[in-house]
Amino acid sequence: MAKAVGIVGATGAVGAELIQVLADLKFPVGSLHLFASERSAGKTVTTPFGIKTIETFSVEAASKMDIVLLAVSGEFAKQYAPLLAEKTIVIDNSSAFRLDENVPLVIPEINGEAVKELRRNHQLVANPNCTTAIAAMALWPLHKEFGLKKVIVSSYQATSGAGIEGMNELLEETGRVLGGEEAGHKVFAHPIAFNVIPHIDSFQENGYTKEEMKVTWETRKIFGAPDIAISCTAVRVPTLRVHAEAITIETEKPVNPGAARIVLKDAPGVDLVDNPEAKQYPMPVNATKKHNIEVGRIRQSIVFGDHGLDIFVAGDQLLKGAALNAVQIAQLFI
Ligand code: 11C
Repeated sequence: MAKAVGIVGATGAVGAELIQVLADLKFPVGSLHLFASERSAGKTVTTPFGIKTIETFSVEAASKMDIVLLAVSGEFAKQYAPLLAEKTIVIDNSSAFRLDENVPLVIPEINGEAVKELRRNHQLVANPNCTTAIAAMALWPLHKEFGLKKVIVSSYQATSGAGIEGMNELLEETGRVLGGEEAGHKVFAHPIAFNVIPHIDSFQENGYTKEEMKVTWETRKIFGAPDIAISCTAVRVPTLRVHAEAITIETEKPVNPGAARIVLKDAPGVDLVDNPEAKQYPMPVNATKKHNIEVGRIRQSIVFGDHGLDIFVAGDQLLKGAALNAVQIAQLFI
């Protein structure tokens, strides 16, 4: 049955991708309503569903939708998601409710059945952090087959993680530096052009950043595996929209690259790109705008021996890291 779909935060980078993914996945959109702040209200947007006028968000208007996709800040979600979830299905892209035990945190390929736990009048589902989601797509098939004991992630995160403003900052700074000017910076803590910044989100008491801790907390929740030891070093790099991650795992059962390739080759949402001789491995330029995440550079770990691997993944931050996963969650309701 066709659904009335609302997107809140429709003018941001994730909002724009949500519209496109609804069309790409042939989601049964009966009507599409784009909500944003008063500042954007009245503007028109050309979409695969026709020309749409941006509406000012109100709980009353958004509650009339069958499904509401939130691409807004955590503060906004905290204030409005529970109110909307009393009336309709809400899929929240922010971190506000991800660790709430009454809110399922879902990657459909992994724990889609978690939406069955939803209570009436509290139909709220959380969409994971992008770094978590992209790593989890490669880690889950390996976890099911070999059992993960330890996971060490080093991320190479695109500027799209900070929205359109982040992507523009990279382009503008690059232009300034090439023109012989100072890079300057507003969105990131330091210039991002020709730089890498080991600082994403706020520092926590344990010295890790919140972005890094999200990978630990969220992966454990999605996998239902609170005992996996997971650490991450999250780094912003001057790319536009794909997060890449170098991941080392230690497994319960013996593992080798050949066995891992067999498991990953058939994993849903994963493309095995692992032919170093032919210079084929996951890279942002190839994973851009791609629905599947890429995994490759699979090696026996020197550190963990026959119980460990090193792998490299790349996934579109705006797609599997955000909009695609959100629409796939919405598909669980049709
Ligand atoms: C980044 N991963 O790359 C962040 C953006 O928890 O939803 C997404 C933050 C989140 O900056």
